[in-house]
Amino acid sequence: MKPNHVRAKLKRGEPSVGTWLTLPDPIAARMMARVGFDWLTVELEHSSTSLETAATNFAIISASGPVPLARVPWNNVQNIKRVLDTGAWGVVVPMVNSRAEAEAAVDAARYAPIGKRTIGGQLHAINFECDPATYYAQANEQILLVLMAEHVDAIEKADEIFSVPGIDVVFIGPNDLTHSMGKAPCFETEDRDFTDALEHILAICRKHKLAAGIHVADEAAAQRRIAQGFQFIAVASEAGMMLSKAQAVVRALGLTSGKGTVAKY
Ligand code: 3PY
Ligand code: MG
Repeated sequence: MKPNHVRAKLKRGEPSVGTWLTLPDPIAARMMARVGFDWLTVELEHSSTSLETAATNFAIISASGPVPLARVPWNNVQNIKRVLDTGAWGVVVPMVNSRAEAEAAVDAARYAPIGKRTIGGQLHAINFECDPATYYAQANEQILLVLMAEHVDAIEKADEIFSVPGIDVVFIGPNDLTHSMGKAPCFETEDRDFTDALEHILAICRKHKLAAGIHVADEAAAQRRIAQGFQFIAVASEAGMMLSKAQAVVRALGLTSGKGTVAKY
């Protein structure tokens, strides 16, 4: 079974950087898989990507070198089971706000004795280049489980939520988190509630030997967050990078006919 090099890196305490794939397009995935990111997350929460396209993208990514991850639309057993059974090497679970929700995510993502994932599928083993029996025996050590802290409830109860065994990463969604604080959604702010929340998650991750992660807007922010102690860093998205460059060209040339939309991620 191919080792999950991102999980190994995080367990060694090293940072790992990737981005989001929001476009429902295997050709875009092929190109992004050759750029050099450690991992790529196929976005299924806020995108139009179908499970079929996601499965194609998991295969393309794993064959190219990066680790294929999936952000599921919501924390339930159907979503988590299907992305793992169709070949994702890990799952990002949004809005985990209670211990029961963290336990449900672990149950869906891990086989017994840690969880309750059911047996079936072919693509998972193919993407790890092994036979199904090996996959079933070793998946618990290779699948990366990333739970999102993106609501004030998750920050307040972080100790009881993220002490559930079977989790690898606590990943902050700054947009939903600031929104839940009653502020304008953003990737970054010096607002004390936000900066305290990040420090609290870093402390909880140190306590429970988990990697802390966060979504950032650009490479400068990625460097700052790594220096602060975050390990699992998502930089924008492929669509965000495409639009940032396109908008810079339009601005530099003084073109005025565009709408000037700013893509965040
Ligand atoms: C957020 O910022 O809310 C996110 O979900 C980022 O992935
Ligand atoms: Mg979010």
